[in-house]
Amino acid sequence: MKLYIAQDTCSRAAQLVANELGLTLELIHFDVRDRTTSNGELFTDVNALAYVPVLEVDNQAKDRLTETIVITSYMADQHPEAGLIPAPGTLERAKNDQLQVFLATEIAQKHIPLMRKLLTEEGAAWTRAKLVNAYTTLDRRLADGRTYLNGETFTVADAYVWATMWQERSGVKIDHLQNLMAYVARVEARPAAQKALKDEAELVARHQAKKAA
Ligand SMILES: N[C@@H](CCC(=O)N[C@@H](CS)C(=O)NCC(=O)O)C(=O)O
Repeated sequence: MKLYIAQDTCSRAAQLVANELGLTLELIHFDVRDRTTSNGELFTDVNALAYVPVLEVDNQAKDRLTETIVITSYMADQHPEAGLIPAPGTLERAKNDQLQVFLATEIAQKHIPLMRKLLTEEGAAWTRAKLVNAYTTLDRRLADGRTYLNGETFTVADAYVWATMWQERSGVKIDHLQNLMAYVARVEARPAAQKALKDEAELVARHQAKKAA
């Protein structure tokens, strides 16, 4: 399968899940600044909305999936034995999906206009407060000493939180949320997360070198 990624974006969630599953992916880098891709494709031909991640699956039609939570859930569902996601149709799965939609709408997408400095002062203050509230709910969930958001087992939701910790770029003050901070460090220490960071850095460097040549 092919995964289109960008540097320090939500595509890290898909990389982390793939690594946890031991999948071998061909990674393609999309440079959000100059809009080039590391394999020369026009990215809007890959995804008309020009968003990463995009997963191209290995079927004959080479179908492409977009939306971070769809991609991570799809990969995890293909390998139920790994336990990265509750079984479809169960209440546990509904709760997992509820959490993932919350992460997409209340965290990931709230960061973006802040990072791009698109908001008025009032809008930025409102959005930062929303983010602090959202992160505080995660911190409270972790306050019972659980290792990951859904208990002792790492799941797709943990990959998404880790991939979207953009608080410094957004000017969101959450250092006081110690359960959350310790948890994110635990996720980052996983070999699959370290591999995601390394693979991303190497691919970005190769893409930049190719452009400079
Ligand atoms: N709804 C999509 C949105 C994905 C998204 O916002 N991707 C960002 C990176 S996190 C992106 O590709 N931005 C392109 C750009 O900044 O030009 C999803 O949840 O996956």
